[in-house]
Amino acid sequence: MSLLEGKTILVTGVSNRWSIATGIATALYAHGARLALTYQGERVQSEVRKLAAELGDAAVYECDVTADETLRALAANVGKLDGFVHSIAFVNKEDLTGKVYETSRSGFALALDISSYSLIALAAALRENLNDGASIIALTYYGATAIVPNYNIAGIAKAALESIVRYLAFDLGERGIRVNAISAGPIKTASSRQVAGFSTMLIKVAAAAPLRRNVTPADVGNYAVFLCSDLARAITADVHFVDGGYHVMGMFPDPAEAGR
Ligand code: 0WD
Repeated sequence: MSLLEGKTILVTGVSNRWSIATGIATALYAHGARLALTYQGERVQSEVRKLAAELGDAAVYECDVTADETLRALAANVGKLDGFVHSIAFVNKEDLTGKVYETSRSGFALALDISSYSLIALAAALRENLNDGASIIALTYYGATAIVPNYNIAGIAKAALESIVRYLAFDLGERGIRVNAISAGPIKTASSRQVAGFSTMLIKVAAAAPLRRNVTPADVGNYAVFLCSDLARAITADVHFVDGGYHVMGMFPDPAEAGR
């Protein structure tokens, strides 16, 4: 029997073929899950519908986490769920370079609203849709707890997101609902390309990580399969790294030796 047979999982943040959410949806589908996908805005609707058709005719709903009416409509229409994946973030491009002390109040509020509060908003809206024992997964990044130049306000938003994961895990744990974050290594997507110096980051991580490579959306998707499955039924309130081991490096190899 497939690991996720009989489970319905909602995946947010599918924007195009390269989105991490697409890698996750593909892996969940491959392991037997029935899927529902959300899209944000007309700009991406047709692409998301195309992807949904390839993923077992997944149901598709609009969801803009800044618009409560779309969250209410989603909850009213999506039906029962065995989990959802939060793969959503947004930071103004000018806040992904330069100094953190240059961040505007409005840029901070926007980044935290879309990248962090949205997990609370989704959990609140979908609370009654979730079956007992469901799995909630959010996507985070190492820049939440370590200084990654230029990630700036995005890292601060991820720190809040990781904390929200822990508090939600406590609130929902009495129903056996688990809440975890996957901390993915850097992957080239529409969002990540907004971070100044992102291509160099990919090269440095691939050279320094114990596995000597970057990770892919499929690698992240495979871990999401585990977290959504009953195999992970005792695992909650934690951040799980899918980064080739990069986050445990205490010193980095000389670039000339990195390939050895
Ligand atoms: O290196 C990376 N790419 C990493 C990404 C490393 C570690 C973590 N992550 C995280 C991101 O911070 C994000 O939480 O993974 C998640 C997915 O990011 P992604 O796949 O890199 O980027 P992308 O394909 O752009 O998906 C982010 C999506 C948006 O995509 P676009 O490209 O349309 O901005 O977030 C969604 C949207 O689909 N999104 C929203 N969804 C609902 N309401 C909203 C909103 N207001 N704003 C953005």
